[in-house]
Formats: sequence, C-alpha cells, structure tokens
Amino acid sequence: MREEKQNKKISRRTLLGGVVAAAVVPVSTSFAKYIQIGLPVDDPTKKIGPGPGKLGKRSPFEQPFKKPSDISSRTPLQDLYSTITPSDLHFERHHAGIPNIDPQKYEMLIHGMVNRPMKFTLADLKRFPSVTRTCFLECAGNFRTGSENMTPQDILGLTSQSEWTGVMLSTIFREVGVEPKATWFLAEGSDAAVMTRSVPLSKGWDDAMIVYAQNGEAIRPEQGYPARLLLPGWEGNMNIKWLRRIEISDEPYMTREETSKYTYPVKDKIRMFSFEMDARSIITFPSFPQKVERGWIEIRGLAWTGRGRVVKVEVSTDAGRTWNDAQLQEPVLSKAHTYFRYLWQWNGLATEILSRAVDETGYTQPSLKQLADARGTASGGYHMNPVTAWQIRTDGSVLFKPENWKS
Ligand SMILES: Nc1nc2c(c(=O)[nH]1)N[C@H]1C(S)=C(S)[C@@H](COP(=O)(O)O)O[C@H]1N2
Ligand SMILES: [Mo]
Repeated sequence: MREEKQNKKISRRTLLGGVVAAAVVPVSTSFAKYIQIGLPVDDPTKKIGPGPGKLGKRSPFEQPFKKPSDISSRTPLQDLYSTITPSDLHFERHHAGIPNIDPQKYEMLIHGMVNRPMKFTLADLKRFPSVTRTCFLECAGNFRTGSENMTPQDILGLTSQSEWTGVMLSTIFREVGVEPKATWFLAEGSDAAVMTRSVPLSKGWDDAMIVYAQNGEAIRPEQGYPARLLLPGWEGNMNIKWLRRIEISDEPYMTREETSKYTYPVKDKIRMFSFEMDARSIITFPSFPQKVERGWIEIRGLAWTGRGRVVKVEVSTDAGRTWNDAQLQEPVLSKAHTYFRYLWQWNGLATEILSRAVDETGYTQPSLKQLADARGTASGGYHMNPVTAWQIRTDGSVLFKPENWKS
C-alpha cells in the first residue's frame, strides 16, 4: 500500500460524493494534527477481490483505536455510532497487568458463611443456566479536563458497553447455600494486584453475574478471561476481573482498594462505598477535533446511569440558557449506554453545546458548579459526572470547554 502525505484538509467533495479515495487518520496521540493518507483505490468492478478469510478486519479507511497510558486505555467514544463497544475497543484498567490464565486450570472458590463451600471450574460455571445482558462498565475515575484540545475519548473514555453472558450470582448463592445472616461478600482476582472488594450481598441476589462471554464470544483477557464479576451500574473497580474467590461474610472487609482508594472527601466527611455510577452524558458529535458547517447538524451522544434507565436527555445549543429534549434510541436498557440525537440548525455564530441526562430516579446530571458546591473542592476525581460543553467557533471548529473545578 502506497502512503502519500498531503497537507490538505479532507474536502467536502470527498466526504459527500465521488470516489472515496482518502481517509483521515490520526497520526499523533494528541489528535491535534491530522494528515490525509491517500489509499489508492482501483475500480473494484474490474478485478476479483480477496476471498473469505479466517478473521474479519476493519476497512483500512476506519482505524479507531484505544489510547493507552501506563494504567489504562480509553475507548474512542467519538468513533462509535451506537451503544455496543466492539470488544477490541473496550477500555482497560489493570492495576498490575493482564494475567495469562489457562481455562483448563481455572477454579473459582466460594466459601465463608455458606452451607457448602465449593470450587467451580469454568466448565462447571458454564453448566449453570446462563443469562445474557447488556450494560455499561465505567471506571469511578472517569473524567478528565484541562485542555480545549480534548476528545470524548480523552474526557470520558473509561466507559464501555458489552453484551455479557454468564451465570447469575444468585444461582451460585443457592447452590452453596448462603447463610441467612450474611450481608457482604468479598470478590478476589487472580492478577498480580490480587484485587479485592467487598460487595453488599443484596447486589449478589439482585443482578450480579459471573460472566465468561462478551459480545457473543469468550470474554477477552483484558476484560477478565476466563471469568469476571459483573455488577451492573456499579463502579468499575468492583467488577473484579480474573475472579478466583468469593467469600461470604457479615461485614465488609475494608480492603486496600476500598479504603486507601475509591474513598474521597465530600465537604467535611469521607465518602466510602459509593457504588452506583450517577447519570451522565456526553455529546460525541460534534466534538473536538471535528469541524462543523452551517445548516442542519445532528448532535449525537451517549447517556447512561447506574441507577436504572435514562428517561431524558436534554441538549442546549445556546450555552445552557435553554434546553430541548433529545430523542433517545429505543430500546432504552437499564444501566446501559443510551444513544441520543438532537437535530440543530447552526446559524454560524459562536456558541456552546451541552447535554444533560436525567434518570428514572429523577436525578439530573449536575453542572460542575453544582458538584463543587455539593462536594467541596477537595473532592478528588472519583464519581465526577458534570455536564460538559463543547465550544463552537465561527470557523466551525469544535473545542472542549475545560471548566475549572476549583473556581
Ligand atoms: N482483578 C482485577 N479486577 C479489576 C481491576 C484490576 O486491576 N484487577 N481493575 C478494576 C478497575 S479499576 C476497573 S475500572 C475495571 C476495568 O475493567 P476493564 O479493564 O474490563 O474495562 O476492572 C476492575 N477490576
Ligand atoms: Mo477503575
């Protein structure tokens, strides 16, 4: 493949008609500089193309990618057209890397306040009645700000959504006979972090699952192969990957991850065990570094809440003075990414566009100021879900509006 560097921006003509002969491919991690790579395209009707293969692959014109740092890699939300995250684009957060686990040797121990402590192999887990559900998974630390040149991926890329399959934890609880006095359980991973978290038993009886499949195939190593705990709507950290042990008890364990981390000051108090992810949303189109043209623009984005269904997403195109209801793509699932759309006619004047989500509990996504007022400014970075804005400049450029948390 011949790669030709050009400095021209992608033209309207290339986008709207004629031969698709160019793709815009980000070449630097900053996303600031885009170059055009010309991919020579022959007349496809004149030559037989390659035959079927063993694995499908993306069009060379589409190159979405995760943005890795040392500790995480982020989903390119701006490249998604609906709510399922392709498995290879699911965000990753590992506290001590990805362990390599032989599924033949895998065992999951469940013990503590149970009548029959048991070990399950992967095959054992798969013999139980299975359930499939779609939900998002979001890191409690999912929010970054600081620069105008940030994409949805940079700001909020630590959320992804999959269709998960596995066994309800309640099924396993019945199998081992959980004692009536029990109130908590510990979940432990078999990575080098030996990640452990305490979970209220009620979540285990409600909708927790041990999942071994993701989007129809075996769960990926990055997501916890061969099995992970799934706590729909609850902070990512508690969804223990590479799950090897569950211990039932009548009190929380006060593990490293729930005391030194994932705990934060709120005014003069300390907030600990903050399970549910609160409602939030982000406009993924238009967003930095895209450009818009005058006329009709379909504003698009994602909204979600860990407390049930999103019932409303409002969009403002006048910097927050007035709000309009966006359309929600049906079906709206509980504890799931919900795609929203709002048709807007841009008159070419500078403005700001914003979205805010409302969930079925009546909770409305707060502004950064409301969050700061409620929590105090020493609040740190967990469970930050402020309304975020994009600035639209008269030349059509779209920039993030990084608001100062301390102001
Ligand atoms: N065993 C184990 N489980 C873990 C982690 C880990 O490092 N080890 N990271 C947690 C954190 S902080 C998050 S946000 C999610 C990330 O899940 P993902 O990598 O599948 O997106 O897994 C959680 N479960
Ligand atoms: Mo996380």
